[in-house]
Amino acid sequence: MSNTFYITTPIYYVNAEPHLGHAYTTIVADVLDRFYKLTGAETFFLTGTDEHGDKIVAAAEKAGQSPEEYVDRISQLFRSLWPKLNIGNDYFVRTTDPQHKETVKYILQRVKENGDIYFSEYEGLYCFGCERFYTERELVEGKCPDHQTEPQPIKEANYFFRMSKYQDWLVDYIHQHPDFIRPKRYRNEVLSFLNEPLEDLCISRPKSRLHWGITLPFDENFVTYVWFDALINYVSALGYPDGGLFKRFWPVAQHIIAKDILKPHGIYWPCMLKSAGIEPYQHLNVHGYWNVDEGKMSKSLGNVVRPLELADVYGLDAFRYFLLRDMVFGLDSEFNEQALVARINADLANDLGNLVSRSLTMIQKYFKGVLPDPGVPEGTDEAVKDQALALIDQYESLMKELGFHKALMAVWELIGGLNKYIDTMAPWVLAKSDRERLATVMHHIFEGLRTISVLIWPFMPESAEKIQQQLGLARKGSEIQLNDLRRWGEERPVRPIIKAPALFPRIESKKPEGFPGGKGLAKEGRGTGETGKKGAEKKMDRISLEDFQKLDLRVAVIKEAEPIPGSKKLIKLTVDAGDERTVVAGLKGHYSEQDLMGKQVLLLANLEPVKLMGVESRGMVLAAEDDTGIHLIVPDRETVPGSSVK
Ligand code: ME8
Repeated sequence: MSNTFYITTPIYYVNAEPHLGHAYTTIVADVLDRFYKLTGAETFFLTGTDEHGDKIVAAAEKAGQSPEEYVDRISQLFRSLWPKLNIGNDYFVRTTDPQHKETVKYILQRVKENGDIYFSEYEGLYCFGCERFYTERELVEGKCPDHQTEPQPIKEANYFFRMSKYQDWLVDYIHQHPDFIRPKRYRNEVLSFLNEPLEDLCISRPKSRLHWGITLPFDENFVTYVWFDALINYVSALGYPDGGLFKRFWPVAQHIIAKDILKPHGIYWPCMLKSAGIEPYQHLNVHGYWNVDEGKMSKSLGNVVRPLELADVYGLDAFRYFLLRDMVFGLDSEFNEQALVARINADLANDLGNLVSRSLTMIQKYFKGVLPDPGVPEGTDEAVKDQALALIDQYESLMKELGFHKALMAVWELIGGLNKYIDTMAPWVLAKSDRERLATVMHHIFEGLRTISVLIWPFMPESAEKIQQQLGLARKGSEIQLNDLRRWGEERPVRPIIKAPALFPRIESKKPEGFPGGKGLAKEGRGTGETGKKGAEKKMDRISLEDFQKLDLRVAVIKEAEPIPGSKKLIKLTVDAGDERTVVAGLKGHYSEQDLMGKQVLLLANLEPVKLMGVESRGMVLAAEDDTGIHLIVPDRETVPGSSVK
């Protein structure tokens, strides 16, 4: 089979603006699409909007617009959001598109000709929110489980789809294709629905009650039920029945949805396809809910999380990373802004950001930005290579199984491995003693970084491409594929390797007021809010200006930084503060020795000298501490060492 991949998201209702949940599904689709590009596949990525039905008419009325004006406006909100989240869908389908309407009519006609549509009077309990009939069994304490309202009894003549006819076929199909619906919990859920007799599906609404829909091709007094209309988008967008896209991509179709719409996708849709003579999709991938304040997001609760606001505050790639790293695909997750900040600081600013910055600094410093030859690798170097190569296979299979958080954890193991390799090899020592070993080590670090840049690309395309640019690579993004990574050492930079500003600045736990999502740091007075308050409440002794002037505060530059044997916290610094002196600072675990070298700092120079762990300390380096760690106070621009602070 040709190497192709087709991914779809649900087409979202235009009765509400896009929120975190929509963003998550669509980012997952984008991550998968980019991953398959890395495997060399030709991909097609579809998203869009669902624009017919009662709900939409009600929302349009509320907004004081005609349905046409209203759907154009909200659909555009979705369409223009996706590029801002770096989502690269190939097509955006709307159920009001003429091509879609034609395909719906074509399929209805085929299903009818197949004897699977009949007309009948039906009396039942109808939920206007869901736009469907409910059976007594499906209700919870007499109410619709989604809307918590009592459905209304209505009697109507309608068209029905003979879904019951396909029940046995579907059960067999799911048993024969264990991965058809995944993860397993949702496959089991569908099978358990199918334990009960499947009822036929009412697929029309009389125009006397609802006009806003696709007219049935065989009875102009009726419009098509929204689900029968909406599901067809997945094939209408490919130009079914004749389009070349349909032939190429339908056999490898994968849908992504959340658990709320499992039944239409897991039951109605395969039965509709079967009846229309179309092969079923390949996989239905089902994820859980993002909850906020331990419940579903809803406009009325005022806890809707807007994706663009988060991306604006924290950075788009950090936001994308967090969503994919924090949610186990298939399970629910609680959205928590504090967890987002913690992840950015730990995984991105510390682990990945530091690795990139220290590695590039060293290649630049020791080899003027030109990648050295690998020389003769030793066991420790080979171990880094083996870890990176094994990771590529592991990553590939985890991504294919939707184990995004595990794939990221595996990549972070390599990041950790490389940081450790640097600490153990201490290139700054090799720089003085063994240039050949230094070359081998720096070469392996470069290759490790190249691997990481490719594997994080589906998740964080912008940052990955920045790293690739800094590494001086000729190709970027999907131009470098997984198979290229398997050829270790083959791709050399075509430009000098450069060091650029930090990829992921640390986020101080201060954030804009009134951020949607309720649990904001500012609201709960945690983070700097709390630290600040503590500071304000602390009884401070006042000092006179004269006292302040006794402090000899100076700018100093760190010339050397060395660990102090046996100390868990202290680092010995040799600084130029107009004079050369040693200062002991409790920075271990917050900064590496390598990071400290060359840094400008503020020094309290006239502190009584003390001996700490046997090392004389003449002064104190100034730093601030909050609950994310210790941060050096540094001059805003390069300042002559020894300059006094006033
Ligand atoms: O159901 N957590 O559209 P919809 C995670 N038009 N994902 C969420 C979420 C949350 N809290 N809230 C929404 C429809 N989603 C139909 C679909 S398809 C032929 C027709 C995401 O606007 C998730 O993907 O209600 C969910 O399945 C979808 O939005 C529902 O979108």
